[in-house]
Amino acid sequence: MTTANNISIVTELYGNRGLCWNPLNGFQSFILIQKQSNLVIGDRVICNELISDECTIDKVLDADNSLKKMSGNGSIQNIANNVTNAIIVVSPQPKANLFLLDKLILIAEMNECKINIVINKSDLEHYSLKKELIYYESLGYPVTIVSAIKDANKADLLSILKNETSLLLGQSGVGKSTLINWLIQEETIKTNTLSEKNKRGRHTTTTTKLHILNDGIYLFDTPGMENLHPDVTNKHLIQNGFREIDTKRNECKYRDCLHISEPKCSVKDMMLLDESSKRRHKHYMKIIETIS
Ligand SMILES: Nc1nc2c(ncn2[C@@H]2O[C@H](COP(=O)(O)OP(=O)(O)O)[C@@H](O)[C@H]2O)c(=O)[nH]1
Ligand SMILES: [Mg+2]
Ligand SMILES: [Zn+2]
Repeated sequence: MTTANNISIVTELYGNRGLCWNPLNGFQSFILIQKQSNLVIGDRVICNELISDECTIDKVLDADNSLKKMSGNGSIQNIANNVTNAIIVVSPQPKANLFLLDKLILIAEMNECKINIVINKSDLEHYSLKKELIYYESLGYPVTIVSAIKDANKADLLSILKNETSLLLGQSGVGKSTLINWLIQEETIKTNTLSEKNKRGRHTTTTTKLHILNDGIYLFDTPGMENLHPDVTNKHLIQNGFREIDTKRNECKYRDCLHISEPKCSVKDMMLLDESSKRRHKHYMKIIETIS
């Protein structure tokens, strides 16, 4: 029978072996059978009884969502399943790339994740960045300000992670790895490394890992979160990822409007009213252009 107690969450994968966790039994090593090779970190699974010190996986539950990445050669890879909370990290240095921010928000919205923006490096001058993000707060994306290096405002960050499965996103250099190390430094982290015996000789197919902390904090640790793939092929769906367009779409007099250059489109006109929404509209059009 499927109850919450026997559902485990996949935290690490090494080829055909991995690790899963549930609150009752803690961490457990498992071995995959051939046809389960498409398992992803974050998947919820039901394990069978132990075979020596490893179990097999009886069932993989359908994932609520699947965050995907496009690799250099154009192939698409699942990197994390069942993400509930997208933490988009920005910093004063490197300067925030607002196009990337809007693209990451779109991806998170498409995956129906909560969205939080985190300004890291608050020890550096961040006044203008904070100002630029006021518009995003008005859209309902909370902004949390921290400094991993100066150990500032950790409690605020922990509170947005509580009872969520979070993924840190954002351009390279903003401090995502530093933030994760800062958070998991605590004694609050539950140890989740495979024993040396289980790891030996295994080919590492992915370096993504899911950390389990107290307070129901599940935190994905994955490198290179800049090239997330929007995975949208229908131009009309892009507006779902822009809240101000999505909520005003019924005010537009045209059916099936893209709100790009249609004359007297009230959504487009509204977007051109101030600097922030005008820039978002530009980004919106830029994303639409990439879809043939
Ligand atoms: N001044 C300052 N630098 C930071 C802070 N957090 C991280 N960094 C630095 O930013 C650089 C990039 O950090 P890293 O964690 O590798 O960024 P990632 O590419 O997003 O994973 C490193 O040199 C860090 O030491 C911070 O709070 N303040
Ligand atoms: Mg990093
Ligand atoms: Zn319109």
